[in-house]
Amino acid sequence: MPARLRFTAAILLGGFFLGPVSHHLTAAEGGNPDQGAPVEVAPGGQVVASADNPDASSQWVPEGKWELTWADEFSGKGMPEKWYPMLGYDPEAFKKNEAKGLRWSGATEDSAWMYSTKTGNHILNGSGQLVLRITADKTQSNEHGPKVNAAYLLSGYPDKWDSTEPNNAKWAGKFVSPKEGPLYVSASVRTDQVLGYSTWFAFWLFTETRAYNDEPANGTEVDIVEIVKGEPDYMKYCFNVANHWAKSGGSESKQFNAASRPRPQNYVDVNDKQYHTYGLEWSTDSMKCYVDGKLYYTFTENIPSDPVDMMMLLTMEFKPDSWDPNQGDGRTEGPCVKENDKMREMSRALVDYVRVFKKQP
Ligand SMILES: [Ca+2]
Repeated sequence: MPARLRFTAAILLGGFFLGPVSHHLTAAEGGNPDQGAPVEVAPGGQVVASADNPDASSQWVPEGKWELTWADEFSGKGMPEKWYPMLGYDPEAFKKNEAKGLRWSGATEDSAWMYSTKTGNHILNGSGQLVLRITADKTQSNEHGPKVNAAYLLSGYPDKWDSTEPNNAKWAGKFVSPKEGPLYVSASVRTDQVLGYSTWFAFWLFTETRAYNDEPANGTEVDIVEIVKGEPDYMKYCFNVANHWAKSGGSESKQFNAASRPRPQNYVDVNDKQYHTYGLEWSTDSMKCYVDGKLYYTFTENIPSDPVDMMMLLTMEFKPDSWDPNQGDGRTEGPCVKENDKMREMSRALVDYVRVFKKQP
């Protein structure tokens, strides 16, 4: 769900979930090693030159030879080092190149709901995972009720003021592009504690400056996966992938989810009590979407083939009226992970790794 595009995604249908078949992941595929029998995946390719990251050498990759070029395994404790949180900032200091800044470009109405925090809602757990949370702060409130803190991490950051750039910001950090060869961008994620109303987990590619400029070639918003749960019941059983860009007069998107017609040829069983690997094979003419090595959707139109400053995002987001009138109305009551007198943890996701592979000739 694009944060800046206000449309309601109609995600319908419970048939997306395959039912009683339960897949398990091996450690090689990014799962917990004690979680049972291996999942069946399509024949894949081969990881080369990953001596500095032995975990990745056994990961499923698409056909071909792939080199691991960037990864965050989320080891250690404390703050993740390769990601930058969306925060409030001092626009005047940024304009004078006195301070780097990250900003929320949504409407004031939205920003009243969504606050990002520097600590607490995105943290390494010491067991190799990044924890992303959404919390409602019962000690502070606004006209909507308790203030809600979301986790919103980017692999890039606005580095300096540049009036020649869209949005007057020159971005730096980790960018991804298929121009010099296909990429496979993947993340291993566990989402069984995405519980709260109006919340969802997302793993994106995105350019802050060129996502919606009518020129998809130089950047779009690619939602590799978005997972939302809650009521009504069918929301528990679907996820979303999309390529969003802009067109004169409004936004456009090409989207796959449980509501897609014609129906997808392949469904993917996602048992969210386990880790699953969501991957995007991205070349200049297509984007292929995989779960645990199973291809389920291919984009072929409006591909970001030469993006300028496309970065990666990991988020737990909260926004009213985002997904469904019944689910996304901004309620801060209802299902939650845990709560006490001061705070309610509405949703949580665990990310085991993010890895970017480049295809070898
Ligand atoms: Ca990890």
